[in-house]
Amino acid sequence: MKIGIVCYPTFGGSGVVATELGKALAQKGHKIHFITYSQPARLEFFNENLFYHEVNIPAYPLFQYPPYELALASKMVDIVQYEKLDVLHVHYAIPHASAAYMAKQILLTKGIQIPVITTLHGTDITLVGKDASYEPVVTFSINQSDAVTSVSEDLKTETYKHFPITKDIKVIPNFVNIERFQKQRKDHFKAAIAPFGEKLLVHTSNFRGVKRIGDIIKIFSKVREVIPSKLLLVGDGPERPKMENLCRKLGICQDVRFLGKLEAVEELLSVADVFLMPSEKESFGLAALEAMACEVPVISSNAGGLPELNIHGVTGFVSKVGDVKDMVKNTLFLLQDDQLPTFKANALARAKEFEIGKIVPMYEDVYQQAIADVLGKKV
Ligand code: GMT
Repeated sequence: MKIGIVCYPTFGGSGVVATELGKALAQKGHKIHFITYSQPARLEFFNENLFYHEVNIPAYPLFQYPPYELALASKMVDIVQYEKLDVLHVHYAIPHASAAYMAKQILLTKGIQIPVITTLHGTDITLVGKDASYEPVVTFSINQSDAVTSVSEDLKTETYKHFPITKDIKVIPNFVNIERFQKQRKDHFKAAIAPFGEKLLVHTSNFRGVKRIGDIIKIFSKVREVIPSKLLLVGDGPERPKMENLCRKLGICQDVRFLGKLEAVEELLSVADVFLMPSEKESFGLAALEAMACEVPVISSNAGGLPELNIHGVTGFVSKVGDVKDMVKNTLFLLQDDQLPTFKANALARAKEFEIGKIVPMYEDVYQQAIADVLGKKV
């Protein structure tokens, strides 16, 4: 199949899922055309089946807000026509689903039919999408998609709750390439960061308010009173200065490292003992799955789809959003030497249920079905 993938090119969530999906599909022989405003973060190598088309937005003094959606729709029209794509798969509804609708209508005037698949990732529904400034367009463009998928049952429920959606939403969970996360084992990192055998608590995110990083720091400051440990915070974003101040206030800076954006996060995860994700909202929690693929158990909140991934008492523990006391209790339990190996093994076993090879065929089926529905043929 020739597949157009539209996504954000960023390190986080939806961009990573879209890029890893495209890479896996390319390995299976599909031709994958990424359409986005810059080179996707994990697409830094050559493969004969992978193509990247950049969306350019010409500057004009009148445009206080450059019309990205129009430039994207025009690019989609161009690439579908020129590359003879079979299907367009857009990740994150805003503004990709409405741009795809526009492209589809333009292509129809040229006698070209292109099925559009929209994958909902989370904040496009739970945070930004349901805002009255966007809701009518989001509802319309989801309903106009030929197939809609969401990354968790919870996100599907939330979508039906907040939008008058008439389409069936198919849940296809996120996935992980276990091999990539297993082959790392950087013991020298552990020796350097935790020379006295301290336990390592890790978090990775884009440091937005929704991640509740303040809870992580409070959990850590209590845990270290009982068990010698270090906290590694990977990523960067708007909350970082506030969080650095909180560490100073609590007098724990010597045991907390802000590592910034690291690409090879698996190297750190390979030596971690527990992953913390106390988010306010989290449709799936891909970063937690990646940790589990490195045998790291998870202490999480019960937000969104997290309980679908992190099995309470098995792969880690789930607490109510904001219940720092419970998260401290659970972390201390899990870090005991007679408990940790079992939780680690369970985390890896659970991650294997989301192995990339099991999930990619689900997307291929959705593409084939959409092509059959729209064009009445198989590709
Ligand atoms: O929250 C993030 O870190 C980024 C965000 C995004 O939109 O890229 O992630 C969302 O999509 C991911 C991939 O499907 C999910 O694993 C995250 O849970 C989801 N984030 C939220 O729902 C807050």
